[in-house]
Amino acid sequence: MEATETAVTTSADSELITSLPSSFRWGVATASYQIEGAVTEDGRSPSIWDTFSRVPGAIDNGDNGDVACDHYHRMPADVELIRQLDVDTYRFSVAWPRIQPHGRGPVNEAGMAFYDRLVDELLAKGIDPWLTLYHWDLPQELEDAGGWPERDTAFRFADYSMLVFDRLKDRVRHWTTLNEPWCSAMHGYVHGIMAPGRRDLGAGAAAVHHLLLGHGLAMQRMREAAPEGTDFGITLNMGTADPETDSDADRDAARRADGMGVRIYTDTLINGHYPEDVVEDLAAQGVRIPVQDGDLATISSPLDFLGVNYYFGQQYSGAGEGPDVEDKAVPFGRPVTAMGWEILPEKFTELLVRLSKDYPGLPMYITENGSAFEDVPDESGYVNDSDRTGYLSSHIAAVAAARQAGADVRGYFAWSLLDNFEWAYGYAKRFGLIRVDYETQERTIKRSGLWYRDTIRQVRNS
Ligand code: IFM
Repeated sequence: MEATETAVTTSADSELITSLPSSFRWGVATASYQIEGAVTEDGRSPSIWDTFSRVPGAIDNGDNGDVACDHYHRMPADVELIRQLDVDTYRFSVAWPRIQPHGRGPVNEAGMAFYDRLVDELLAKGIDPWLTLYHWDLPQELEDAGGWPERDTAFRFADYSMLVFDRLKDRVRHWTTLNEPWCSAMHGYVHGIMAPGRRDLGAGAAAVHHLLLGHGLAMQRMREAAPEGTDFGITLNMGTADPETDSDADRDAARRADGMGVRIYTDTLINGHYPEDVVEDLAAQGVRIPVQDGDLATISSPLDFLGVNYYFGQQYSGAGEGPDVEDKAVPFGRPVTAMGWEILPEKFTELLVRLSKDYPGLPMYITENGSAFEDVPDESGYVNDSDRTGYLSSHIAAVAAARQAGADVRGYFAWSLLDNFEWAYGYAKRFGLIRVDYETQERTIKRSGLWYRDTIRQVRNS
């Protein structure tokens, strides 16, 4: 640490972090549309994000992913940066419209070649590829045909997954079907703040079901063709939901938030049924989940791991009943990140311990955790981000605390490798361990990145 830099890790956190086993998996994560750019190259067709980012007012500052971090052209140099962070795993996603332009038909060789090269480059540098098949870039034609609320999209997803799997299964050992289906379904089809920007609860509930069905169909087909030692999972974004007070209304609000945010996914994927209370809440709003015979068995095909993305927890206050219910998230009054998300590492521990109790026997990996802050680079581009470093430290310690309380968490992947296109916030919000100067595309490892590297080394050698 340089003399001018303040300490960011408490001794309690440091003790927890160094209690992690030397076998613990360490990674960094990204997603295709957020970093790749090159949206018209090598046969890629438009995704729902290309379309949505053209809607006036949809994205802050009118930003889009046309260039992003230009990773498509800078991939080998970016892999070298990953190596310099000394992580053992790189979690990335594949862009469906590069592999299967327009969402149907045979593989697009030029698009596939990019991921083929990426995987080889990673392996050559001793980094394990952790592949996500869907991080929100649905081919626009499939949205035009109804999108995720349409059952056929699940079958299209399984076909696309097999194109990628057949090509990379000889080198990729960890496969994640979906990233954060909650965001795809709720932000995309109910709240209208992410692509495709629709606002319809019925469409959202159908999207949840068809995303989960697509996951199950893809996983079953991939597993049949998988070499030994291949692991399959899904990544869910989850938080905690506390009632603001002990009143029935607040406790009911917290139950509803947990039902729609966590259990609608975990119960269905792991136990093979939608939670009864969620089904009833939806019915009270005139919405039915379009389950067909056999779907639940497909959705609950055994998982090898659960990917957990954690950013914050919330508390809720509730009012009203049935279709008039009005739940509100109420702040705890704690410091926030640049996203306005409260910094609550103890809720991270709570979430992981709860998951391990409710769904025992399923190994977990933290597939995302991180923070945006208002970075101020010096003249060389270096960012002394003690805020982000402190966030990382307290949250990795929270994972270690969860392990000590019995949660089977086997790895941690920081979000994100690079500053990137933060969806509706455009480039204004920076989550990277590495700064990107979007004018020059220059990359500079931030203090948080150096701290992460040193911490990994320390744990590995302890
Ligand atoms: O940038 C996103 C990522 O794409 C999905 N999980 C949350 C991150 C921060 O908002």
